[in-house]
Amino acid sequence: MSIDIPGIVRNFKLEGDFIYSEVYGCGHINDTYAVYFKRDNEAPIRYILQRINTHIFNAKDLMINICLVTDYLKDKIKEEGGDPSRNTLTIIPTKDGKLYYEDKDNACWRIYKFIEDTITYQSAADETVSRNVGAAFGHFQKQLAEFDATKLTEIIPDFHNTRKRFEALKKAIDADVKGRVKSAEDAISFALEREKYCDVVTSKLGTPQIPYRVTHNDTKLNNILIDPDTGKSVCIIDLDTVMPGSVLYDFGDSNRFGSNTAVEDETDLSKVTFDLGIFKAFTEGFLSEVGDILTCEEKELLPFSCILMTYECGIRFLADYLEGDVYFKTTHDTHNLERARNQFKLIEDMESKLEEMKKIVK
Ligand code: ADP
Ligand code: GN1
Ligand code: MG
Repeated sequence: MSIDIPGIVRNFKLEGDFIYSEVYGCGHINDTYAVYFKRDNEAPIRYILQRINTHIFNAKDLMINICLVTDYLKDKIKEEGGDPSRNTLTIIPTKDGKLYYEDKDNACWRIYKFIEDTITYQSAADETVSRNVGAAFGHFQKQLAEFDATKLTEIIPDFHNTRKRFEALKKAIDADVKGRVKSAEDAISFALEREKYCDVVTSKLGTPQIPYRVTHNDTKLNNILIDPDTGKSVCIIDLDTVMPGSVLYDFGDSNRFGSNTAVEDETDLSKVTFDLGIFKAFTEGFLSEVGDILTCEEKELLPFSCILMTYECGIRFLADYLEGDVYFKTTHDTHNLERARNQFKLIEDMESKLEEMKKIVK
């Protein structure tokens, strides 16, 4: 089915006339486009257009969450002397003042201001960038420390409940709807052998040791826009999963992706290693912002959280492979299996480096 992009963008309050659009970015969840507009006597302008993945999200609740969070962040950014139009997302409303547009096929579309002159990384960057990214995610945590989380819908319940992810994997193995279990035996054994990881964080979440905090929950390195000249963070994007959670989710997930020396779907597993220098830099940046607000238990679990989040992501990729690629975007049949194997190789490397990681955090 061809998509009528000019017809869709016509419904939004935008400057200029539509010229063209292109598929954009490397996200696994929403369909993202850059849409270009021409303006009289001015350079063309582009916006980010996204078809919200409504298999995963309730578009209305999602956009209300994002509006609440970005309004709050814009005030904080102003107080800090930052630029609210670049340091967080700006939703462009529809002509009738709505946060998204629903087309005749019930597809839901949103538009953000395009944050120009930035880059994203798909695997470990250098130590300077890693330190800055750590500080930015720590700062994000601090900015939202006073935000009233009861206003937010828990947009994906149990998003980081590793035990439930594990049970979902077991169900997918038993059902074997696509007959793929045989081809994934190595990865399945790896995942099942590490069941002990499942409850380490969730069993204490909500206690004074591991309190609920408002967290981003999807802190991969391509969800942060970086200034290519200074290596500093410009904007944390992909606010779809901002919800109450543990700070360990954000720290662990960021290192899962950002301290991996290879891209997430690299199939040459000899290239997949956990870079301790990058991890150290990230940790320095992160703790420079939140070192004084974290509990002892949280600090102690920072190194393990990297293993946990990689484990959880690996079992999600694996379950999706077994279920026939119904959740993550894939380009070929074995893509999710390759991603799972990549995450599991990274876990092996982190397991062998855990003592060093603990020393670094200390
Ligand atoms: P997904 O949920 O599918 O991961 P994202 O919201 O992360 O989608 O967007 C996908 C990619 O699009 C990002 O990794 C980034 O490269 C780019 N992107 C998203 N929003 C913006 C923005 N406001 N300005 C510039 N680039 C953006
Ligand atoms: C998805 O949306 P994106 O591509 O930034 C996923 C994350 C996974 C990640 C793995 C809402 O992130 O949870 O860790 O892929 N987001 C959602 O790369 O499920
Ligand atoms: Mg993303």
